[in-house]
Amino acid sequence: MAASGLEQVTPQGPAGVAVLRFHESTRSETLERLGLHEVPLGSVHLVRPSLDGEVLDEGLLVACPDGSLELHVHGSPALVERLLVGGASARQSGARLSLEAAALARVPGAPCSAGARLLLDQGRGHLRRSLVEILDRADDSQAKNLLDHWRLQRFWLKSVRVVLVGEVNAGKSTLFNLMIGEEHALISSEEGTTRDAVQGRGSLGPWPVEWIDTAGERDHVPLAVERAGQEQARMAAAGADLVLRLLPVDGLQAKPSSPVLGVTLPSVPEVILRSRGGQALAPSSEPDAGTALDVLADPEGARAVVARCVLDSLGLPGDWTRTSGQAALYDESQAEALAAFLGGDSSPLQALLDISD
Ligand SMILES: Nc1nc2c(ncn2[C@@H]2O[C@H](COP(=O)(O)OP(=O)(O)OP(=O)(O)O)[C@@H](O)[C@H]2O)c(=O)[nH]1
Ligand SMILES: [Mg+2]
Repeated sequence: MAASGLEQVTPQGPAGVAVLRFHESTRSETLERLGLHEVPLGSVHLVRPSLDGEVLDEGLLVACPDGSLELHVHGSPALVERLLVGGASARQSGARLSLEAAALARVPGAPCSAGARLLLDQGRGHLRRSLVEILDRADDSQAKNLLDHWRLQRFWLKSVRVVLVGEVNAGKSTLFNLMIGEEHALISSEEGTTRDAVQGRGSLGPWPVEWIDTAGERDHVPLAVERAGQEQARMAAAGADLVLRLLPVDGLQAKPSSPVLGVTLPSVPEVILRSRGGQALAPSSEPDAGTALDVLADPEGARAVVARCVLDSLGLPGDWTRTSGQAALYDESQAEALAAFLGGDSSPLQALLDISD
């Protein structure tokens, strides 16, 4: 039972409504703590549960015909967590979900089925068992193995984010539409067609990818709206896993690689692809070397080149699978705890395991 005297009946994770059931033995104390009162059997009341004088939500108090009492609230995980912890929000109180509960809470947000399966496995306790073994046996190789896989598997839990940049008319939107498989972004021979950063989802082999098309760069930006678009592009690129710069072979302004919109982003790798070209295809770090993508004449060839370029740049294999029922990390903090363990400090790992259901 949770410390709050409430137990979640609906599945964990974001949802429209969450149902919390009162534990019979502490029912009246829990009601009092939430500023609520008993309601007649079989009735439903609109209530505003509060903790420490702060109203948390508007919900329904349901006295079920079988005698049990339920609180139905909006299904925001933060709200539910706060009610279950029974006091300040988990973050405020320092309380955290267990490894299992936190994994299950993330399942609805997984960007692909492989990620959802990985989380479900950890919800069943595979990660906990592996971390206990690592601690008990001081098993460095098992720790290293989990960390190696984390480098890849984190992209099942958070899509690979690729931002397309380049001068106006470089063919960014044309390539974007190809990679997401639908005509989402507007394409035109007029310069400066894309004004906002546009997002779309696709996949490369087993990896979910979030593509972001951006407003084209040009030396003189006449309109405020274009400046705003370029600012969006800069922000998108700063949060990217990879920036793909298109450099048109036939562009009047074709020039060597420049930092994204004049700003150097040291932590984000940037790869240059020649665009709007002839038939042969090759990614290149040398703007003048290689031949260009021709998305219009050879979409499949262009797609294959871009896929290879993105996967190779990030060191992702094109055919990665995992056996179900295996331990896997699913959060950066777990990777940090294992790295600390390998560095001789096991306390962060111990802290992860100390939180139980
Ligand atoms: N031949 C050829 N033309 C292309 C290719 N890709 C794009 N184009 C053409 O180039 C023009 C500009 O394409 P867009 O995709 O709109 O270019 P953009 O980089 O998004 O342009 P802005 O949004 O203005 O920055 C259009 O007329 C496209 O049809 C290509 O691979 N080959
Ligand atoms: Mg465009």
